[in-house]
Amino acid sequence: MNKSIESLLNDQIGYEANASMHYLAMASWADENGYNGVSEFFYNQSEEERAHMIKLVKFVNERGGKVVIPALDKPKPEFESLNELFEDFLRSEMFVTEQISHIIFECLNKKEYNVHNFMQWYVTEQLEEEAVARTLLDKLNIIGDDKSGHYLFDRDINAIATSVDQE
Ligand code: OFO
Repeated sequence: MNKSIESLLNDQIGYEANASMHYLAMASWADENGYNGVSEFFYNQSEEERAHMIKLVKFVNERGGKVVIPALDKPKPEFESLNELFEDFLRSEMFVTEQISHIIFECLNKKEYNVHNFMQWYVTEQLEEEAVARTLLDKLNIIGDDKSGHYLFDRDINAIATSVDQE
C-alpha cells in the first residue's frame, strides 16, 4: 500500500475513534440530563463510529499496511443545550466527510483503486449521517426553547433518525 495513503487511513482511524468518544460523551451528558432518547441515539452513534474505526483497522491489516492506533482527544464533557449537542454532531460529521473526500482524491492521484473502492462505503455512510444530523438540528431549531417540544423530540428521536436513514 502506498505510504501516504496508509498514513491517511491511519489518520482516519483516529478521526473515527475520536468521533466515537465524542458521541459517548454526548450520550453521557444526555443521560445525566434526563434525555433518554437522545442518550440512546448517541450511545448507538458511538458504537457505529467504533465499528467504522475497526473496519479501517482490519482493511489496512488485510492489505499488508501498518496500523498505528492513535491517542485520542479529550471530548467536551458539557453542553449548554440540545442545540449545541446537535450542532457539534453535524460539525463532526462534516469534518469526517471532508477527510474521506481527501482520501478518495489522493487514492485517485496515487492510483490506489482498491482503497478508493473500499472508501465508497464511507461516502454513502457519511451522506446518511449528515442527513440525519441536519434533519435533527432543523427540528431543534423549529422547537426553539419550548420544553414540551424538547420532551417530544427526545421521545421521538430514534424514529426520526430511522426515517431519514430509510429515505
Ligand atoms: Fe460518521 O463518521 Fe464514521 O465514517
